[in-house]
Amino acid sequence: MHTTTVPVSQIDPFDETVLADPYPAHRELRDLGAVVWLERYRVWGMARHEQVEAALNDPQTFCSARGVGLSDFHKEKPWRPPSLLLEADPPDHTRARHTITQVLSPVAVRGLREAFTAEASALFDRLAGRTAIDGVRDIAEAFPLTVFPDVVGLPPDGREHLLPYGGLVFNGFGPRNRLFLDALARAEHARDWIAAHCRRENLADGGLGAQIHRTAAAEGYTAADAALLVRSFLSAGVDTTVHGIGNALLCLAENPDQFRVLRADPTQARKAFEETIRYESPVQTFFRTTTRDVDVAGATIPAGEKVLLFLAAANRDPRRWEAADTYDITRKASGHVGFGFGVHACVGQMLARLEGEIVLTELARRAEAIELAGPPKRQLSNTLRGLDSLPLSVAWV
Ligand code: HEM
Ligand code: OVM
Repeated sequence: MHTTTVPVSQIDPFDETVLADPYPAHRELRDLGAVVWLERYRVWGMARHEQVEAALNDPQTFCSARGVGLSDFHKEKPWRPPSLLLEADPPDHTRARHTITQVLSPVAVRGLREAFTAEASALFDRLAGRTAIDGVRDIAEAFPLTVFPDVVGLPPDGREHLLPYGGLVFNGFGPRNRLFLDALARAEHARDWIAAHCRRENLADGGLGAQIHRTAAAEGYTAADAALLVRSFLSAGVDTTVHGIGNALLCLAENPDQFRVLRADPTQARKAFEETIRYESPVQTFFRTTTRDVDVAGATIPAGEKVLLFLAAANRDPRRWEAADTYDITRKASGHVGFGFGVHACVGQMLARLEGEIVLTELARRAEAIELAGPPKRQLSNTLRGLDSLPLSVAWV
């Protein structure tokens, strides 16, 4: 078999300058080749849509059980017990996934629309009259931090631990750099609260958390493993949607023509959220580990190697998208890998879309225009792309 030489890149995807504006690095990586060698971490990288999607679609070869971060669980002890969903392979993964899918069924998610709409309406009632708002604190954080814990069945007290914990989880997929260490320090108290609130006795009857416990028990899981399944929700369910909504507000503020399209037809809100996930993907990257020597576009990646999948780069690959770097809510954004692809594709994507759709619908109904009122502040993370603050001035209807 003929094996081509793999291009080498010195790019550090976890460098703070790169994280602040990853798109030039993404283009360089895509253009270097279908697969590249990232010298800084001695891992492989893929940034084109075709190869990212193919790797996500081949979990036998590109496995998750050795961790979906930089650290190889065969070589280093994970900082927390592995997720039964994210950090598992079939057939173990299949069983856990089946359990969670029952709880997050399309019918169950559809049933949340009314309550979410009421909450969005109440939130905008409180904001109306205030011209100057912070899009992150007042909308992107406020909405998910109410509806998600309510739906899971978490008590009102302690919800402030959710974001610091998610921050730790998502920084934990990267190297042990300053971002990770800062996140670890900030989440010091969050970790015990999260562990406690994965337990059945701290989750309200009728909530998704209690349902996970019930379904998991019926599937033969121990109470400890059921708690780990709840932990997946508390890890992945908040920061992702906060950043998705925050990124949407930034995109709409920076593209007034697109806000006018949405304003003229608020039923476009779901499409606007989808295009945001493509254009400013909240989850930028995930790793896999190869289980065998594998040929990728003529290059051979040996077994037991870490491969960094650049989801966000795939979502702007000009080989796949027309005007890839243009935010266009009318485009067909489906086919993006911002929610992943294949067996691990985001199990919460219907819930995430519902949150995004409802917030943007309500915004489109109530705001004539939104404008940046100052420089947005980025929140740097080894995995997530999002904002710390977004000063907006809103012309309410
Ligand atoms: C998986 C993104 C919201 C729970 C994933 C994956 C991505 C992703 C890219 C694939 C991971 C992989 O292939 O290794 C997002 C984004 C969200 C979002 C961008 C919001 C805009 C949510 C919500 C929940 C959730 C609201 C919880 C209700 C999960 C879980 C997994 C997952 C448990 C692991 C699934 C598995 O491994 O089978 N998500 N997510 N996510 N997501 Fe989401
Ligand atoms: C989990 C988990 C944690 C972080 C992210 C995620 C995006 C899942 O614990 O299962 O999916």
